[in-house]
Amino acid sequence: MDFSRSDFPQGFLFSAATSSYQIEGHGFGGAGKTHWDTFAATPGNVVRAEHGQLACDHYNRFEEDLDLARDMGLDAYRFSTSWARVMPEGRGAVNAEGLDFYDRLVDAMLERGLKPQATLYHWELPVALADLGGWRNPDIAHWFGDFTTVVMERIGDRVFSAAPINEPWCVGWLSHFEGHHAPGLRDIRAAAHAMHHVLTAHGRSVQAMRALGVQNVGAVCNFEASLPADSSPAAAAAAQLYDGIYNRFFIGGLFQGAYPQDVMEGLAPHMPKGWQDDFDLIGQKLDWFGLNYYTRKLIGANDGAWPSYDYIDGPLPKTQMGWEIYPEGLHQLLVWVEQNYTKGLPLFVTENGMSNADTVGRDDVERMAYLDSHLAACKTAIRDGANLRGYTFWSLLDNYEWALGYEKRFGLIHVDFETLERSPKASYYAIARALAE
Ligand code: IFM
Repeated sequence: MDFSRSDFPQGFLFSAATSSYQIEGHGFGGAGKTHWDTFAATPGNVVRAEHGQLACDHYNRFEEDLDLARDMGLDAYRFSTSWARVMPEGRGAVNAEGLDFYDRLVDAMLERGLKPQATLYHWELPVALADLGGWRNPDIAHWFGDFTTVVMERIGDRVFSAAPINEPWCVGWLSHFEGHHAPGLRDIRAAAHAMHHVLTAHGRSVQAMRALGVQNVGAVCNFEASLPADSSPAAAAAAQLYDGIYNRFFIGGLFQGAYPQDVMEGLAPHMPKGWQDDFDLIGQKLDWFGLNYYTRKLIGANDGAWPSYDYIDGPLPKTQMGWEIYPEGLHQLLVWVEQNYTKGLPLFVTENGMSNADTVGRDDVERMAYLDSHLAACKTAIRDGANLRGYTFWSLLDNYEWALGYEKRFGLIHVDFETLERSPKASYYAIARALAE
Protein backbone atom coordinates (compact mmCIF):
# COMPACT_ATOMS: atom_id res chain seq x y z
CA MET A 1 0.00 0.00 0.00
CA ASP A 2 1.09 3.61 -0.62
CA PHE A 3 0.51 5.19 2.78
CA SER A 4 2.74 5.25 5.82
CA ARG A 5 2.48 6.70 9.29
CA SER A 6 4.79 9.54 8.35
CA ASP A 7 2.18 10.83 5.86
CA PHE A 8 0.02 11.79 8.83
CA PRO A 9 0.52 14.09 11.82
CA GLN A 10 2.27 12.82 14.94
CA GLY A 11 -0.13 10.78 17.08
CA PHE A 12 -2.57 10.06 14.22
CA LEU A 13 -4.55 6.98 15.28
CA PHE A 14 -5.13 3.98 13.07
CA SER A 15 -7.81 1.58 14.16
CA ALA A 16 -10.25 -1.01 12.85
CA ALA A 17 -13.93 -1.28 13.71
CA THR A 18 -16.57 -3.94 14.25
CA SER A 19 -19.97 -3.91 15.92
CA SER A 20 -21.55 -6.19 18.46
CA TYR A 21 -24.46 -7.79 16.56
CA GLN A 22 -22.35 -8.13 13.40
CA ILE A 23 -19.68 -10.29 15.04
CA GLU A 24 -20.37 -11.44 18.61
CA GLY A 25 -23.10 -14.04 18.25
CA HIS A 26 -26.29 -13.17 20.11
CA GLY A 27 -27.57 -16.68 20.67
CA PHE A 28 -25.75 -17.15 23.97
CA GLY A 29 -24.36 -15.39 27.03
CA GLY A 30 -27.81 -14.37 28.25
CA ALA A 31 -28.35 -11.78 25.50
CA GLY A 32 -31.97 -10.78 24.91
CA LYS A 33 -33.66 -10.87 21.51
CA THR A 34 -33.13 -7.83 19.32
CA HIS A 35 -35.28 -6.31 16.60
CA TRP A 36 -32.71 -7.63 14.11
CA ASP A 37 -33.59 -11.20 15.16
CA THR A 38 -37.28 -10.64 14.44
CA PHE A 39 -36.61 -8.59 11.31
CA ALA A 40 -34.38 -11.39 9.96
CA ALA A 41 -37.00 -14.01 10.84
CA THR A 42 -39.54 -12.24 8.62
CA PRO A 43 -39.37 -13.53 5.03
CA GLY A 44 -37.99 -11.12 2.47
CA ASN A 45 -36.13 -8.81 4.84
CA VAL A 46 -32.65 -10.38 4.94
CA VAL A 47 -30.83 -12.39 2.29
CA ARG A 48 -31.41 -16.10 3.08
CA ALA A 49 -33.01 -14.92 6.38
CA GLU A 50 -29.51 -14.85 7.90
CA HIS A 51 -29.18 -13.52 11.45
CA GLY A 52 -26.62 -12.78 14.14
CA GLN A 53 -27.15 -15.75 16.49
CA LEU A 54 -23.61 -17.04 15.88
CA ALA A 55 -22.06 -14.46 13.51
CA CYS A 56 -18.24 -14.65 13.94
CA ASP A 57 -18.57 -16.10 17.45
CA HIS A 58 -16.42 -13.19 18.62
CA TYR A 59 -18.03 -13.58 22.05
CA ASN A 60 -15.96 -16.74 22.48
CA ARG A 61 -13.03 -15.83 20.23
CA PHE A 62 -12.34 -12.20 21.11
CA GLU A 63 -8.83 -12.91 22.40
CA GLU A 64 -7.80 -14.37 19.05
CA ASP A 65 -9.44 -11.45 17.21
CA LEU A 66 -7.72 -8.84 19.36
CA ASP A 67 -4.38 -10.65 18.87
CA LEU A 68 -4.89 -10.16 15.15
CA ALA A 69 -5.75 -6.47 15.66
CA ARG A 70 -2.60 -5.99 17.72
CA ASP A 71 -0.43 -7.85 15.22
CA MET A 72 -1.66 -5.55 12.44
CA GLY A 73 -0.02 -2.70 14.36
CA LEU A 74 -3.24 -0.83 15.07
CA ASP A 75 -3.32 1.84 17.76
CA ALA A 76 -6.97 1.44 18.65
CA TYR A 77 -10.00 -0.79 18.18
CA ARG A 78 -13.53 0.52 17.67
CA PHE A 79 -16.22 -1.78 19.10
CA SER A 80 -19.81 -1.47 20.24
CA THR A 81 -21.82 -2.70 23.20
CA SER A 82 -25.08 -4.55 22.70
CA TRP A 83 -28.02 -3.11 24.62
CA ALA A 84 -29.81 -6.48 24.54
CA ARG A 85 -26.76 -8.34 25.86
CA VAL A 86 -26.38 -5.98 28.80
CA MET A 87 -30.10 -5.40 29.49
CA PRO A 88 -32.05 -8.23 27.84
CA GLU A 89 -35.39 -6.42 28.35
CA GLY A 90 -33.90 -3.05 27.47
CA ARG A 91 -34.72 -1.68 30.93
CA GLY A 92 -34.34 -2.90 34.47
CA ALA A 93 -32.47 -6.15 35.03
CA VAL A 94 -28.84 -6.31 33.98
CA ASN A 95 -27.33 -9.49 32.55
CA ALA A 96 -24.16 -9.74 34.64
CA GLU A 97 -22.51 -12.07 32.13
CA GLY A 98 -23.06 -9.55 29.35
CA LEU A 99 -21.59 -6.68 31.30
CA ASP A 100 -18.64 -8.85 32.34
CA PHE A 101 -18.01 -9.59 28.68
CA TYR A 102 -17.44 -5.92 27.85
CA ASP A 103 -15.31 -5.52 30.95
CA ARG A 104 -13.07 -8.38 29.82
CA LEU A 105 -13.09 -7.10 26.23
CA VAL A 106 -11.84 -3.66 27.27
CA ASP A 107 -9.14 -5.17 29.49
CA ALA A 108 -8.09 -7.46 26.66
CA MET A 109 -7.67 -4.42 24.37
CA LEU A 110 -5.60 -2.58 26.95
CA GLU A 111 -3.41 -5.64 27.53
CA ARG A 112 -2.61 -5.59 23.81
CA GLY A 113 -1.90 -1.86 23.68
CA LEU A 114 -5.13 -1.10 21.78
CA LYS A 115 -7.06 1.99 22.79
CA PRO A 116 -10.75 1.11 23.26
CA GLN A 117 -13.05 3.28 21.11
CA ALA A 118 -16.55 2.47 22.37
CA THR A 119 -19.90 2.99 20.66
CA LEU A 120 -22.90 2.32 22.86
CA TYR A 121 -25.49 1.54 20.19
CA HIS A 122 -24.87 -0.04 16.81
CA TRP A 123 -28.44 -1.02 15.95
CA GLU A 124 -29.49 -4.08 18.00
CA LEU A 125 -32.52 -2.71 19.85
CA PRO A 126 -33.97 -5.10 22.49
CA VAL A 127 -37.34 -6.43 21.30
CA ALA A 128 -39.07 -5.36 24.52
CA LEU A 129 -38.30 -1.75 23.58
CA ALA A 130 -39.29 -2.32 19.96
CA ASP A 131 -42.67 -3.48 21.34
CA LEU A 132 -43.02 -0.07 22.97
CA GLY A 133 -42.39 1.73 19.68
CA GLY A 134 -38.59 1.70 19.79
CA TRP A 135 -37.09 4.86 18.33
CA ARG A 136 -40.57 6.30 17.77
CA ASN A 137 -41.17 6.52 21.51
CA PRO A 138 -39.79 9.72 23.14
CA ASP A 139 -39.01 7.74 26.29
CA ILE A 140 -36.18 6.04 24.44
CA ALA A 141 -33.96 8.97 25.40
CA HIS A 142 -34.35 8.01 29.07
CA TRP A 143 -34.04 4.28 28.43
CA PHE A 144 -30.86 4.88 26.46
CA GLY A 145 -29.51 7.21 29.13
CA ASP A 146 -30.01 4.44 31.71
CA PHE A 147 -28.31 1.86 29.48
CA THR A 148 -25.42 4.28 29.00
CA THR A 149 -25.03 4.61 32.76
CA VAL A 150 -25.01 0.84 33.31
CA VAL A 151 -22.34 0.27 30.66
CA MET A 152 -20.15 3.25 31.42
CA GLU A 153 -20.21 2.71 35.20
CA ARG A 154 -18.40 -0.50 34.33
CA ILE A 155 -16.05 0.39 31.46
CA GLY A 156 -16.11 4.20 31.28
CA ASP A 157 -12.91 4.56 33.32
CA ARG A 158 -10.89 2.63 30.73
CA VAL A 159 -12.26 3.58 27.29
CA PHE A 160 -10.18 5.92 25.16
CA SER A 161 -13.27 7.45 23.57
CA ALA A 162 -17.03 6.95 23.59
CA ALA A 163 -19.87 7.74 21.21
CA PRO A 164 -23.56 7.10 21.90
CA ILE A 165 -25.00 6.01 18.55
CA ASN A 166 -23.52 4.82 15.28
CA GLU A 167 -24.94 6.44 12.13
CA PRO A 168 -28.17 8.24 13.11
CA TRP A 169 -29.24 8.34 9.43
CA CYS A 170 -29.40 4.53 9.37
CA VAL A 171 -31.25 4.34 12.70
CA GLY A 172 -33.73 7.02 11.62
CA TRP A 173 -34.20 7.24 7.85
CA LEU A 174 -32.95 3.91 6.49
CA SER A 175 -34.88 1.91 9.09
CA HIS A 176 -38.12 3.96 9.32
CA PHE A 177 -38.52 5.62 5.91
CA GLU A 178 -36.76 3.31 3.44
CA GLY A 179 -37.53 0.18 5.47
CA HIS A 180 -34.27 -1.57 4.59
CA HIS A 181 -33.15 -2.08 8.19
CA ALA A 182 -35.01 -3.16 11.33
CA PRO A 183 -37.75 -2.36 12.19
CA GLY A 184 -38.40 -2.14 8.44
CA LEU A 185 -40.92 0.70 8.48
CA ARG A 186 -41.74 2.89 5.50
CA ASP A 187 -43.58 5.74 7.12
CA ILE A 188 -42.72 9.43 7.16
CA ARG A 189 -44.12 10.06 10.63
CA ALA A 190 -42.19 7.13 12.07
CA ALA A 191 -39.04 8.43 10.34
CA ALA A 192 -39.46 12.00 11.61
CA HIS A 193 -39.96 10.76 15.16
CA ALA A 194 -37.06 8.31 15.04
CA MET A 195 -34.72 10.91 13.51
CA HIS A 196 -35.46 13.33 16.31
CA HIS A 197 -35.39 10.78 19.12
CA VAL A 198 -32.07 9.37 18.02
CA LEU A 199 -30.67 12.82 18.74
CA THR A 200 -32.46 13.32 22.06
CA ALA A 201 -31.18 9.88 23.07
CA HIS A 202 -27.70 10.95 22.01
CA GLY A 203 -28.03 14.02 24.25
CA ARG A 204 -29.17 12.01 27.30
CA SER A 205 -26.38 9.53 26.76
CA VAL A 206 -23.76 12.29 26.65
CA GLN A 207 -25.22 13.78 29.84
CA ALA A 208 -25.05 10.36 31.52
CA MET A 209 -21.41 9.95 30.51
CA ARG A 210 -20.48 13.45 31.68
CA ALA A 211 -22.12 12.70 35.05
CA LEU A 212 -19.84 9.68 35.39
CA GLY A 213 -16.74 11.61 34.32
CA VAL A 214 -16.22 9.63 31.11
CA GLN A 215 -13.56 11.36 29.00
CA ASN A 216 -13.40 11.99 25.27
CA VAL A 217 -17.08 11.79 24.36
CA GLY A 218 -18.10 12.32 20.73
CA ALA A 219 -20.62 11.42 18.05
CA VAL A 220 -20.47 9.40 14.81
CA CYS A 221 -22.53 10.20 11.70
CA ASN A 222 -22.38 8.72 8.23
CA PHE A 223 -22.05 10.90 5.14
CA GLU A 224 -22.36 10.45 1.38
CA ALA A 225 -21.38 12.81 -1.38
CA SER A 226 -24.63 13.81 -3.11
CA LEU A 227 -24.48 14.74 -6.79
CA PRO A 228 -27.20 15.55 -9.34
CA ALA A 229 -27.62 12.76 -11.87
CA ASP A 230 -28.05 15.23 -14.77
CA SER A 231 -27.74 18.93 -15.50
CA SER A 232 -31.40 19.82 -14.88
CA PRO A 233 -32.37 22.26 -12.09
CA ALA A 234 -34.73 19.55 -10.79
CA ALA A 235 -31.86 17.10 -10.31
CA ALA A 236 -29.78 19.80 -8.61
CA ALA A 237 -32.63 20.47 -6.17
CA ALA A 238 -33.13 16.74 -5.56
CA ALA A 239 -29.42 16.23 -4.82
CA GLN A 240 -29.53 19.19 -2.46
CA LEU A 241 -32.46 17.66 -0.56
CA TYR A 242 -30.75 14.25 -0.38
CA ASP A 243 -27.72 16.05 1.04
CA GLY A 244 -30.00 17.69 3.59
CA ILE A 245 -31.58 14.46 4.78
CA TYR A 246 -28.40 12.40 4.75
CA ASN A 247 -25.65 14.87 5.61
CA ARG A 248 -27.08 18.08 7.12
CA PHE A 249 -29.97 16.96 9.33
CA PHE A 250 -28.13 15.20 12.15
CA ILE A 251 -24.99 17.31 12.23
CA GLY A 252 -27.23 20.41 12.10
CA GLY A 253 -29.00 19.24 15.23
CA LEU A 254 -25.73 18.42 16.97
CA PHE A 255 -23.75 21.55 16.12
CA GLN A 256 -26.15 24.29 14.98
CA GLY A 257 -29.15 23.74 17.22
CA ALA A 258 -31.44 23.50 14.19
CA TYR A 259 -32.55 21.21 11.41
CA PRO A 260 -32.07 22.32 7.79
CA GLN A 261 -34.95 24.36 6.36
CA ASP A 262 -35.20 22.33 3.13
CA VAL A 263 -35.60 19.07 5.04
CA MET A 264 -38.15 20.57 7.43
CA GLU A 265 -40.34 21.53 4.47
CA GLY A 266 -41.15 17.83 4.21
CA LEU A 267 -40.67 16.61 7.78
CA ALA A 268 -42.11 19.42 9.93
CA PRO A 269 -45.75 18.25 9.81
CA HIS A 270 -44.66 14.82 11.06
CA MET A 271 -42.29 15.80 13.88
CA PRO A 272 -43.00 14.89 17.50
CA LYS A 273 -44.66 17.55 19.67
CA GLY A 274 -42.26 20.09 21.16
CA TRP A 275 -39.28 19.07 19.03
CA GLN A 276 -38.14 22.70 18.79
CA ASP A 277 -37.43 22.71 22.54
CA ASP A 278 -34.96 19.82 22.49
CA PHE A 279 -31.87 21.43 20.97
CA ASP A 280 -30.20 22.24 24.29
CA LEU A 281 -30.34 18.54 25.09
CA ILE A 282 -29.21 17.50 21.60
CA GLY A 283 -26.37 20.00 21.37
CA GLN A 284 -24.30 18.71 24.30
CA LYS A 285 -20.69 19.81 24.03
CA LEU A 286 -18.58 17.14 22.33
CA ASP A 287 -14.85 16.37 22.45
CA TRP A 288 -14.59 14.93 18.93
CA PHE A 289 -16.66 14.06 15.89
CA GLY A 290 -16.52 10.93 13.72
CA LEU A 291 -17.42 10.55 10.04
CA ASN A 292 -18.22 7.25 8.38
CA TYR A 293 -17.79 7.40 4.62
CA TYR A 294 -18.10 4.84 1.81
CA THR A 295 -19.51 6.28 -1.41
CA ARG A 296 -21.40 8.94 -3.33
CA LYS A 297 -24.97 8.94 -4.64
CA LEU A 298 -26.27 10.28 -7.95
CA ILE A 299 -29.71 11.75 -7.40
CA GLY A 300 -32.49 12.39 -9.92
CA ALA A 301 -35.86 14.10 -9.47
CA ASN A 302 -39.26 12.41 -9.73
CA ASP A 303 -42.88 13.63 -9.57
CA GLY A 304 -43.82 11.49 -6.60
CA ALA A 305 -44.44 12.43 -2.99
CA TRP A 306 -41.75 14.23 -0.97
CA PRO A 307 -38.75 13.82 -1.03
CA SER A 308 -39.37 13.20 -4.76
CA TYR A 309 -35.97 11.83 -5.63
CA ASP A 310 -34.50 8.62 -7.06
CA TYR A 311 -31.13 6.96 -6.70
CA ILE A 312 -29.55 6.74 -10.14
CA ASP A 313 -27.01 4.08 -11.07
CA GLY A 314 -23.61 5.75 -11.57
CA PRO A 315 -20.78 5.00 -14.02
CA LEU A 316 -17.82 4.69 -11.60
CA PRO A 317 -16.20 1.38 -10.60
CA LYS A 318 -18.21 -0.23 -7.80
CA THR A 319 -17.61 -2.36 -4.74
CA GLN A 320 -19.42 -5.65 -4.04
CA MET A 321 -22.17 -3.54 -2.44
CA GLY A 322 -22.73 -1.81 -5.78
CA TRP A 323 -21.39 1.40 -4.24
CA GLU A 324 -19.39 3.71 -6.51
CA ILE A 325 -15.79 4.31 -5.46
CA TYR A 326 -15.43 8.06 -4.97
CA PRO A 327 -12.61 9.09 -2.60
CA GLU A 328 -13.02 12.76 -3.58
CA GLY A 329 -16.21 12.73 -1.52
CA LEU A 330 -14.30 11.92 1.66
CA HIS A 331 -11.98 14.88 1.12
CA GLN A 332 -14.92 17.21 0.37
CA LEU A 333 -16.97 16.10 3.34
CA LEU A 334 -14.10 16.31 5.83
CA VAL A 335 -13.33 19.89 4.79
CA TRP A 336 -17.04 20.81 4.70
CA VAL A 337 -17.67 19.40 8.20
CA GLU A 338 -14.58 21.19 9.53
CA GLN A 339 -15.51 24.57 8.04
CA ASN A 340 -19.24 24.56 8.68
CA TYR A 341 -19.78 22.57 11.84
CA THR A 342 -16.91 21.29 13.95
CA LYS A 343 -14.47 24.21 13.47
CA GLY A 344 -11.36 22.86 15.13
CA LEU A 345 -12.83 19.93 17.07
CA PRO A 346 -10.78 16.75 16.55
CA LEU A 347 -12.20 14.74 13.64
CA PHE A 348 -11.93 11.01 13.05
CA VAL A 349 -12.85 8.90 10.06
CA THR A 350 -14.61 6.29 12.16
CA GLU A 351 -15.44 3.89 9.28
CA ASN A 352 -14.18 3.43 5.75
CA GLY A 353 -13.62 0.32 3.68
CA MET A 354 -14.98 -1.83 0.87
CA SER A 355 -16.68 -5.17 0.49
CA ASN A 356 -15.36 -7.61 -2.06
CA ALA A 357 -16.14 -11.20 -3.00
CA ASP A 358 -13.06 -12.43 -1.15
CA THR A 359 -11.85 -15.98 -0.91
CA VAL A 360 -8.82 -17.16 1.06
CA GLY A 361 -5.61 -16.51 -0.87
CA ARG A 362 -7.16 -13.91 -3.24
CA ASP A 363 -4.82 -11.00 -4.02
CA ASP A 364 -7.09 -8.27 -2.56
CA VAL A 365 -5.67 -5.52 -4.78
CA GLU A 366 -9.04 -3.76 -5.13
CA ARG A 367 -9.34 -3.27 -1.38
CA MET A 368 -5.79 -1.98 -1.12
CA ALA A 369 -6.44 0.52 -3.92
CA TYR A 370 -9.71 1.61 -2.29
CA LEU A 371 -8.02 2.15 1.07
CA ASP A 372 -5.02 3.92 -0.44
CA SER A 373 -7.20 6.34 -2.36
CA HIS A 374 -9.30 7.15 0.70
CA LEU A 375 -6.25 7.58 2.92
CA ALA A 376 -4.86 9.95 0.30
CA ALA A 377 -8.14 11.90 0.51
CA CYS A 378 -7.64 12.13 4.28
CA LYS A 379 -4.16 13.49 3.71
CA THR A 380 -5.35 16.23 1.36
CA ALA A 381 -8.20 17.08 3.73
CA ILE A 382 -5.63 17.63 6.50
CA ARG A 383 -3.62 19.81 4.11
CA ASP A 384 -6.82 21.77 3.43
CA GLY A 385 -7.50 22.42 7.09
CA ALA A 386 -9.44 19.44 8.47
CA ASN A 387 -8.37 18.68 12.02
CA LEU A 388 -8.31 14.95 11.33
CA ARG A 389 -6.75 12.88 14.11
CA GLY A 390 -7.43 9.30 13.12
CA TYR A 391 -8.75 6.78 10.61
CA THR A 392 -10.63 3.53 11.20
CA PHE A 393 -10.83 0.62 8.76
CA TRP A 394 -14.20 -1.05 8.35
CA SER A 395 -13.93 -3.82 9.21
CA LEU A 396 -11.51 -5.95 11.19
CA LEU A 397 -13.45 -9.12 10.27
CA ASP A 398 -15.87 -10.22 7.58
CA ASN A 399 -19.21 -10.05 9.33
CA TYR A 400 -23.01 -9.85 9.20
CA GLU A 401 -23.81 -7.11 6.72
CA TRP A 402 -27.36 -6.62 8.03
CA ALA A 403 -30.08 -7.11 5.38
CA LEU A 404 -27.42 -8.46 3.00
CA GLY A 405 -26.40 -11.28 5.33
CA TYR A 406 -22.90 -12.79 5.32
CA GLU A 407 -22.16 -12.48 1.61
CA LYS A 408 -20.70 -8.97 1.59
CA ARG A 409 -17.16 -9.19 2.86
CA PHE A 410 -15.76 -5.95 4.34
CA GLY A 411 -13.09 -7.56 6.53
CA LEU A 412 -9.33 -7.21 6.54
CA ILE A 413 -9.56 -10.74 7.90
CA HIS A 414 -11.50 -13.42 6.04
CA VAL A 415 -13.95 -15.42 8.14
CA ASP A 416 -15.11 -18.83 6.96
CA PHE A 417 -18.69 -18.85 8.24
CA GLU A 418 -18.78 -22.68 8.28
CA THR A 419 -15.64 -23.27 10.36
CA LEU A 420 -15.24 -19.73 11.75
CA GLU A 421 -11.57 -19.88 10.82
CA ARG A 422 -9.91 -16.46 10.52
CA SER A 423 -7.46 -15.84 7.63
CA PRO A 424 -5.87 -12.41 7.27
CA LYS A 425 -6.21 -11.03 3.74
CA ALA A 426 -3.41 -9.46 1.70
CA SER A 427 -4.68 -6.00 2.72
CA TYR A 428 -4.21 -6.94 6.39
CA TYR A 429 -0.54 -7.76 5.79
CA ALA A 430 -0.02 -4.67 3.62
CA ILE A 431 -1.47 -2.43 6.33
CA ALA A 432 0.69 -4.14 8.95
CA ARG A 433 3.77 -3.37 6.85
CA ALA A 434 2.73 0.24 6.27
CA LEU A 435 2.04 0.84 9.95
CA ALA A 436 5.34 -0.72 10.97
CA GLU A 437 7.44 1.48 8.71
O1 IFM B 1 -21.57 -2.79 8.13
C1 IFM B 1 -21.93 -1.46 8.17
C2 IFM B 1 -21.81 -0.92 9.58
O2 IFM B 1 -22.60 -1.63 10.46
C3 IFM B 1 -22.21 0.53 9.65
N1 IFM B 1 -21.56 1.31 8.63
C4 IFM B 1 -21.55 0.81 7.30
C5 IFM B 1 -21.06 -0.62 7.27
C6 IFM B 1 -21.04 -1.15 5.82
O3 IFM B 1 -22.33 -1.13 5.29
